[in-house]
Amino acid sequence: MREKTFVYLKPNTIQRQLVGEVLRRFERRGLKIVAMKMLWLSRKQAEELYKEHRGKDFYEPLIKFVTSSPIIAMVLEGDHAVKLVRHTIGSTDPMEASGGTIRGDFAISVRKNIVHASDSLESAKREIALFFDESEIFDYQLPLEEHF
Ligand code: RTP
Ligand code: MG
Repeated sequence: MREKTFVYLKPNTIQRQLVGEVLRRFERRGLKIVAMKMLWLSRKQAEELYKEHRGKDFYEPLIKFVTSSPIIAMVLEGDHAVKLVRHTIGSTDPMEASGGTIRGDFAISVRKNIVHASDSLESAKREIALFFDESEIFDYQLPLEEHF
């Protein structure tokens, strides 16, 4: 099933100049970038994005971290994109993330785990709508799409 999912590159990915490396992983997997922007999350935006975690012990440091420097937000499209992206990034805790996944290869910290991706189709819809207007999401073909 064709799906769209929300992904953003966390502040340390931009600070560590790993943007190209991470995007390359998604592109090689065959995922299509259909929207992208750089932004500096406001506290309000971060709180909305992570509202399910409010009250947890890691909530405050997480909000502080994700608002500490700019991020790159995007919408990725592909067959079963939600699950595929989650597999590509690996487990939340880099200690449990397999080698070959983005977190398994680039992260050592649970908080600074490089990238966020929606965990279900419902959260993907909610998170995409938080950051992108319909007009900012593009419908286009890749020349080799049929080969993926
Ligand atoms: P994400 O939402 O960022 O894609 O990550 P996730 O679904 O794999 O993890 P989730 O449970 O939604 O947690 C959101 C983010 O909170 C930070 N976190 N820190 N014990 C901790 O210190 C802890 N647990 C979670 C991580 O940055 C995680 O990505
Ligand atoms: Mg999550």
